[in-house]
Amino acid sequence: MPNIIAPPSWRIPERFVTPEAVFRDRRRFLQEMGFLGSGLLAAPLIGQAKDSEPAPAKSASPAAAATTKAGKYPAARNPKFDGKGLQLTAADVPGKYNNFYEFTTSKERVHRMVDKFTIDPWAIQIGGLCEKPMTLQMGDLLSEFALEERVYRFRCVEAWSMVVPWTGFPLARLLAKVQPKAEAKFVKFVTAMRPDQMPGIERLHGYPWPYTEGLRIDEAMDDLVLLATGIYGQPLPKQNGAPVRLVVPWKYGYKSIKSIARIELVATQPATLWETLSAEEYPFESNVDPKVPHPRWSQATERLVDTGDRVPTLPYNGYGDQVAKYYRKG
Ligand SMILES: Nc1nc2c(c(=O)[nH]1)N[C@H]1C(S)=C(S)[C@@H](COP(=O)(O)O)O[C@H]1N2
Ligand SMILES: [Mo]
Repeated sequence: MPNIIAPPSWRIPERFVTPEAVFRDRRRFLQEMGFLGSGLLAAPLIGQAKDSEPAPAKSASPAAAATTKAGKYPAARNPKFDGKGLQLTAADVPGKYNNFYEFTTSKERVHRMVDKFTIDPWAIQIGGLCEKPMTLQMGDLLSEFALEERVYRFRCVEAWSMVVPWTGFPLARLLAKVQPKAEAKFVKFVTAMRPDQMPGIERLHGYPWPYTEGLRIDEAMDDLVLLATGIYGQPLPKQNGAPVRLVVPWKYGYKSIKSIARIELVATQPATLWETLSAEEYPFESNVDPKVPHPRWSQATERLVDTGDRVPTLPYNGYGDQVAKYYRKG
């Protein structure tokens, strides 16, 4: 068994959590993580229910066919989120440094693992506690909702961060279209589940796939929450969550779920992948807070992914003026 040398705290990735609920013992955990033996597991998928994905349009209309609609980019920047005072992350970095565990836990390798992943055609199913459940083809989604660009800070729980221009539209507009019922208290989001195209799913076969996230409905309705379809004035690269992902800038990055296949309005707090693995380390709420350390590292500062500079972390990642109201007690 090789020695395990602790990397600097900022390099401890989510995968070093010991998800008690999933892994029976430390040996098996280490094996899964590739620390024992050859590191390569030939284990089959265990007890994995393949989550259903909505059917993409068979004979796609011209509108529905082009999932990315390149002609829509770049979209006009919203002056309210023009990034004034922020230094944009170098454009070539966010496409080469990713967390997307369905492919690999190695951030530098995600972009080289996504070739087989098909994103066209693509459909999103929106259902649950709403008056008008629907399945939207990606092309129709892009026709229906006006795209805009917004510069946001983005902070991963692993204490790295970036500042990027997203293209997209507020999730609230899509929710308004399906008309949530009064009983809907949370919104659940589910990533496409394609073990044949996503090699990381089998490697981490104990994880509660598909990747699932959630927000309270008041949070989800906030204007800051984007459904993003682009970055740097281009359609999203697959490694960044094409064709559509969530962006919740005041919460740790794991809430910003990629490659969404399903959105569901629900009455109770949904189980999310990271909270299921370790509620103590990756709680449902996950607001960026420099004063609350992760159980294994400080959250007081963050490392900019392009320059490597270390800068202070801000409460709510700098969006407190807009969102602190959701968390005031009493
Ligand atoms: N489906 C899915 N969504 C995901 C993840 C993932 O592994 N799978 N990782 C999350 C984490 S931890 C982060 S920090 C961001 C990273 O987004 P980026 O690669 O575009 O920077 O995606 C989030 N969304
Ligand atoms: Mo993250």
